Formats: sequence, C-alpha cells, structure tokens
Amino acid sequence: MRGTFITFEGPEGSGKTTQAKRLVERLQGEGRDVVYTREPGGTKTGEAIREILQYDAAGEPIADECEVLLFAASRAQLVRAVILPALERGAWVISDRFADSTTVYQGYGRGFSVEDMLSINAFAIGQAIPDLTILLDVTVASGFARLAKRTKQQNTKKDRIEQEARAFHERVRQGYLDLAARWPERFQRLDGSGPADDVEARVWECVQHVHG
Ligand code: Z5A
Repeated sequence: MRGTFITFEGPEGSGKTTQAKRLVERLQGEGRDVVYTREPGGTKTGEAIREILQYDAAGEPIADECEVLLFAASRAQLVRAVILPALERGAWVISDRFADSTTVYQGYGRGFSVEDMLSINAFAIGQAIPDLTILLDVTVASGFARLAKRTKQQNTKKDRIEQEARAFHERVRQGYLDLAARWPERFQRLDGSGPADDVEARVWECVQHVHG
C-alpha cells in the first residue's frame, strides 16, 4: 500500500521545520517508518542546488527564470531518489516545503504566471502529490520577528529570499491563502501562532484524519 505524504508550507518563521521534525518524532514513536526531507535539498544534487539558491554559491546573480527551474530541478531529484521510493514501500514522508512553495514564491512573489508554475511543478513531481498539506499561517510581521530573534541568537545571516522586501512576503502569504482556498481537500490551514506545543497539538489533530 502506498505510504502517506505530508508537506508543511508557510511563510518564513511560521514554524515549519520545528513542527515537521516534531511530527516525525511522534510518528516514529508509534513505530512507523518515516522519512523527513526538506526543500530545496534532501539529496546531494538538491543540497548543491540549495547552496546556489540560498547564498549565490555560483558567484553570479541568478536570473528569476533560472531560480524557478533550479527549485524544480532539486524537487525532481528528491521525488525520484527519496519520496517515491519511500511511498512505494509504504513509509510516511514528511517534507519541509514542497511544490506549493514555487507556486507562491516564484508565482505570487516574483510575479510569474501561477499556471506556468503549476505546469512546471506537475512535470517535476509526477505522481508525488501530497495527501495533506499543512499550511502554518502566521502574519509576516510575527514570522519576521521570530527570524530576527533566531538571527540574533545564532549570529546567522539572512538568505537571498529572506532579504526580499516586505511586500514580496505579503504576496507570498496571500498566495498560500489562495492555494488553501483553491484545494481545500488537500490543504489544512492552521494557526501557527502561540507556543510550539499548542501548534503541535493542532498539527497532530489534523494528521489523525489521514492516519492509516
Ligand atoms: N523557496 C522558494 O522560493 N521556492 C521554492 O520552491 C522553495 C523554497 C522550495 C528556503 O529557505 C527558502 O527558499 C525560503 C523559500 C524559498 N525563503 N525564504 N525566505 P529555508 O528552508 O532556509 O527557510 P524557510 O523554509 O523559510 O524556513 P525558516 O525561515 O527557517 O522558518 P520555519 O521553518 O517556518 O520555522 P522554524 O525554523 O521552525 O522556526 C523559526 C524560528 O522560530 C526558530 O528560531 C524557532 O525556534 C522559532 N519558533 C518556531 N515555532 C515557534 C513558536 N510556535 N513560537 C515561537 N517561536 C517559534
């Protein structure tokens, strides 16, 4: 039997990584076969692409069209090398971002045609369509505040897309809300604000519905 594919989406600082990892631990605690992955990345090819995308590792500005295709290339590799094999053996796959990120960041954010982004995603993902997409919704201001705190605590620098203007991130958030309304059977929009334990409880309740 095919496994279960859950993706986490949301604006910066919405708590995707925190909650995706907590869900992995919870499912593993039940003795389930669980694979965690993240985008861009998750394979050797994908992690090399991530370095280019996040920190201009190639040493030149990236054209917006190139950015779209690099995200898609990373995803295509992840799907064939990790996600589909795991689903075929019946595992749970939990992904920290997936195709919807391209639709909102490059479509709504950069201004490319949303339908074009959907076509590129369809080519990249093939049969790897998520069973459930958890949209962790927070305001742009609160997501930014969490990231500012982390940047200060860990002395890290902002990546290329984090540096985009506030209006870009507002379009991204609106894009997610539009996608959640367009595909209500796949998306679950959850309030990502408040303590992480409270958000975790909301996520777990939602996952119970697809629990095999
Ligand atoms: N991107 C794209 O443009 N197109 C694509 O197709 C794809 C991606 C796949 C990936 O960056 C970037 O690529 C991203 C989108 C773009 N751009 N940006 N900007 P990433 O993977 O490095 O970063 P991210 O996905 O945006 O994640 P993030 O910024 O690290 O946030 P998060 O994963 O949603 O949150 P977190 O890491 O779990 O938590 C952030 C901080 O908040 C951290 O210090 C936590 O301890 C804290 N936190 C978490 N939960 C809470 C609660 N509940 N209360 C208080 N504090 C909390």
